[in-house]
Amino acid sequence: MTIQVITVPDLGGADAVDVIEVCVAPGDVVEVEQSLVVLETDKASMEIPSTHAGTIVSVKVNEGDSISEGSALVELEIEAAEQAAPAADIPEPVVEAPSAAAPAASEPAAAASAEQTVTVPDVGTDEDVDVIEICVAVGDTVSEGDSLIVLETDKASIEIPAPAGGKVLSLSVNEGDKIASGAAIAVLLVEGSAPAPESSAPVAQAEAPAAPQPKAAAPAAPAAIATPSNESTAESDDGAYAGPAVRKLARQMGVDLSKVKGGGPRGRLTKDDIRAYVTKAVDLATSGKVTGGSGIPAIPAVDFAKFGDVELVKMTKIQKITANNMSRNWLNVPHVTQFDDADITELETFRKGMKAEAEKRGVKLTPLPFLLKACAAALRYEPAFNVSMHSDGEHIVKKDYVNIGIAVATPAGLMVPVIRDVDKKGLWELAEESNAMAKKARDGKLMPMDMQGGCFSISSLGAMGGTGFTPIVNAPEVAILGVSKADIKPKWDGQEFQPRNMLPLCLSYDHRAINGADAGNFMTFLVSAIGDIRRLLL
Ligand code: CAO
Repeated sequence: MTIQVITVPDLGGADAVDVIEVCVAPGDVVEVEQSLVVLETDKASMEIPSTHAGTIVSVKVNEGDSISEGSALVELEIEAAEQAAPAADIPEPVVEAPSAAAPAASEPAAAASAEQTVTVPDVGTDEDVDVIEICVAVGDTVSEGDSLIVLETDKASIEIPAPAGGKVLSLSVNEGDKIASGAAIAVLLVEGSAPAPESSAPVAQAEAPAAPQPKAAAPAAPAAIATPSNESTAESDDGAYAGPAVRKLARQMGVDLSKVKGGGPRGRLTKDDIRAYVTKAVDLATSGKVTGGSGIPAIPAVDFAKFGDVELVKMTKIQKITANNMSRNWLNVPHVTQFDDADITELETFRKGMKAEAEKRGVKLTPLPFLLKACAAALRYEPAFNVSMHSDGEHIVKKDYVNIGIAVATPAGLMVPVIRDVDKKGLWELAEESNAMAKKARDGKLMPMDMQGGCFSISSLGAMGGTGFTPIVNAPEVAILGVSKADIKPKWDGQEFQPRNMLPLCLSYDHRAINGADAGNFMTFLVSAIGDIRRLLL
């Protein structure tokens, strides 16, 4: 019995390769050529086979380690007889000798570094292999290590890299060709060399017609040597038909290969397929037109003209902003709307009694200032309504000021100016300010500051009609009061029905910030304060 340390073989120049899979554990009995670990460079994944049969004593690497040629992989206890017959034959990088060809330049040394013919390295088989992808075109500039072509054997797909940076002068292969080790792939004009400009070449030739131009056959570093393996690296558990570099890119981008359609020959996945998939996913996510999964399906476009005459009217800026805000608030805020009627019989008697004085003051006294005053008192009474959800998702912001927005319908669209410190203002002041704000809104004179800082909103459709509606919370506020048209209704006083002037109220609230009991308290307080405005003095 001897202990054999199996190390990382020659990786064709690649160093610091990733261990992406450890296939054995201490105590495992392994056969010759059984995979020990899977390594991955940016060009290939390679299974490192056991050189002997035996029992694993210890594993020296972990998944995620970065290792190089010569690093210890496992300690293997082998039978004495086994020692003489290591079986795995890891293909070595093939560096071809320079071959002479082509017409000369006058300075052989400079010309020798000008063009390089890249050939197929030893791919571990004498058979012809398929060219399944050409990654460059004539005229392309490549960097050292960029893939030139992809070959496929029955064991692996192999990307043949450029041995040096430069320009692709010619390609000798096409997709679908069958080629063998040693075949020419491309001619590169290598960066940093000093080839004679095309136009000057004939001159050089004339000056030195007999001088041969050496052309270096590039050492086609087998960055993607297929290791002996029973599995193809092109197709694996996920069923995707992709090479190692494509798999690595997909992993880096978090792409599930089984979801990507291959655009290469025979449906093979290419890097471009991965990039296109990611671009499409990002576009979809940022366009708001998510059409599947958990996203919101887009409303399909309709050709309305098919059904009758139509006119396209451009939306105003305010209409567009309102549309956006409404969708945002409707989708973000879990709404609940609670309804009640406030008895405004006394309020209306009082308000009408104040009409002459209002006229003298030059103010229009509608129910709105009373509602503002009552809502301010309710916000103080039930502070759960005077909050906002903090954007960090961890806090609730409690406010110690009472600013209330009023929804104003204007020709340009809906606007919500904010009346500040409503709790500190009297009815006349509120009447004056709401009249002024509504006028400013209709005249298109509101400043951004006039519409900021609200704690709560009132949307009154009382002048128009209706018995109730469900207003949308004006986030980041957490509640809004909808007011419908007051009407005389029979109200049971315990003995008989009395004709009372009833004002329908609709309170929508953000159920993340406010629970039903808070809303019940708020509404009950509001209804009683409006029903008896003397309570607002308490
Ligand atoms: N029930 C019955 N009558 C009502 C009422 C109600 N709830 N609210 C107001 N009225 C009466 C007023 O008393 C006034 O009548 P008088 O002149 O006889 O007193 C009349 O209706 C018109 O009032 P107004 O509309 O001029 O004034 P207001 O203070 O009630 O409202 C404002 C001001 C700015 C809120 C309103 O003009 C407005 O723009 N409302 C639309 C709001 C809106 O579009 N909301 C929807 C938002 S969500 O889409």
